[in-house]
Amino acid sequence: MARQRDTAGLVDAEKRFYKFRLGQISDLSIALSQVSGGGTMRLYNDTNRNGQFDFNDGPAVASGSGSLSSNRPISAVLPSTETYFLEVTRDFTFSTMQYDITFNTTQYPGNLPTDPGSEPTTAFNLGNLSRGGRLDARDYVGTVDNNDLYRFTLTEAATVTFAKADIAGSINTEVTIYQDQNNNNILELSESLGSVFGPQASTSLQAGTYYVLAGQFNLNNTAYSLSISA
Ligand SMILES: [Ca+2]
Ligand SMILES: [Ca+2]
Ligand SMILES: [Ca+2]
Ligand SMILES: [Ca+2]
Repeated sequence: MARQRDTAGLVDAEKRFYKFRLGQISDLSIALSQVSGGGTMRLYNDTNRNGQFDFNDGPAVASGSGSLSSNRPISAVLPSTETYFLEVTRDFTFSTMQYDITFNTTQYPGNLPTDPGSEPTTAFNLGNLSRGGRLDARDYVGTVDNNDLYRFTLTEAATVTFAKADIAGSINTEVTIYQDQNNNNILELSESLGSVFGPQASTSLQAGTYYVLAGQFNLNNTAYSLSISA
């Protein structure tokens, strides 16, 4: 766990901004303490990737608040692919606000060099799978990255087991297996071979290229693991 603390707070200004990145997929918590006055925290990611906080960055990924009587920290699992902006806004009922702010992170490192896209052309290629083999992926899906699509090639007919686990954050990562049967680089609903509802599912597959989509359709934030074995 890493911890960083800013005791400067804000005194007269209405807002104060913090800009940061995460070294790994992390369970991030941001808490205000020692608050005089009161205010809210809103966490944004740089959705238009221009390095600046602007009106195109939003909606907020998470929010929290702090006052003399109550503190509601921000808590969310988030990926390392983003630049984040935290906005601390003084409540208008107070003329000044002072606070300590603490950033805590618990890291859940992924094992991929790049984030998987959401289409066959941008899917992350896990490579070949043959009997006795196993492919592993660990990454994030959630509010700032809705899904991850993987591709693998089964080199021979085999019973393939798909296993998933939610490592941190909200549960319910959805995993669906596809085959691009008409070779148009689009995964149609009719090309779904089924979804993994429990922790794992097995199915008999012919040799060929397959796609596995991991998603968080209710926009929770999850660090997950996926393994495909034959
Ligand atoms: Ca921006
Ligand atoms: Ca991801
Ligand atoms: Ca993705
Ligand atoms: Ca297709």
